[in-house]
Amino acid sequence: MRIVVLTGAGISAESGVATFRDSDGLWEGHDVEDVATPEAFERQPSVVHGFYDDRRAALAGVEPNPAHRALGRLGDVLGDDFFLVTQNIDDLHERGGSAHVHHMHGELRSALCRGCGARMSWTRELSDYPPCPGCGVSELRPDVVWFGEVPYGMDLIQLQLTRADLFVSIGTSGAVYPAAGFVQYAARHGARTLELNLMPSEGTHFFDEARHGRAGELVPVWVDEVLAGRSG
Ligand code: BV8
Repeated sequence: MRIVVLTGAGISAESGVATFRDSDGLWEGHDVEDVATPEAFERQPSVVHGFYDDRRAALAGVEPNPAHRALGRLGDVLGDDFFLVTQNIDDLHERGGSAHVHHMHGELRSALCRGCGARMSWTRELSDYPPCPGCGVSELRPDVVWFGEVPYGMDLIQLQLTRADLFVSIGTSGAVYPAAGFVQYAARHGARTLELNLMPSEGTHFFDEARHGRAGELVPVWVDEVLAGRSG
């Protein structure tokens, strides 16, 4: 059985990583247009660098939770029949044991050079405008997909969605496209669909089944069901 899992900020909430739209969400104190758009970066690069430098530094203080670890176990068993695509830019899936993670919105631990286009592993700040190790130009930006930019690997994601027997959405509000449209695309290609989220998402009515609660509890239970062959 081929399974595609999409995750959002809600899967990292119990690890202490702020979500975007819950009451204490990241966007408070920062209007989206202030930090997550190319225009914002052109207008005030230091504010945007500061926002991402803080989040990159915060990664050292958080740990994967049982939901990340359960998906790591599932991937170990299913191998190529499992595709994990995340909207998250943290590294908790990798640290939770997932070997292949598709970061459609980029990653905090990566930098993108606006000079030569290189993407490179990056763990420290960018707000001191370090030179690109490749071309030497000091034009590095966070390697994240901002509003108005094209998510990474859409062709691969769409191929995986057409082949899925089951599409599971975990910890996302269904507010941001194209990720929010994956459930309809998968269903149109014959997949069963399941939502695991703290509360009904904006697209909850598109799902065959929805279970509401904390990912740290729901995801291990669901993974155990799949591994026991009882249900998908
Ligand atoms: C694109 C960057 C073209 C890095 C992010 C009008 C209508 C429709 C669409 C548009 C429109 N105008 C513009 C658009 C397009 C736009 C868009 O969707 N805008 C929205 C606001 C309307 N999208 C884009 O611009 C995208 N690009 O469309 O290009 C294209 C398209 C297809 C093919 C080719 C070209 C680019 C979008 C990427 C933007 N960058 N992040 C960063 O700073 O992180 S988006 C940002 O929001 C994050 O990536 C995050 O992942 C994403 C979605 O948020 P969620 O992950 O869902 O988090 P949220 O807080 O919202 O929800 C958390 C959920 O978890 C909640 O439901 C909560 O209940 C639940 N939860 C909480 N705790 C728990 C829990 N669940 C379980 N357990 C818990 N403990």
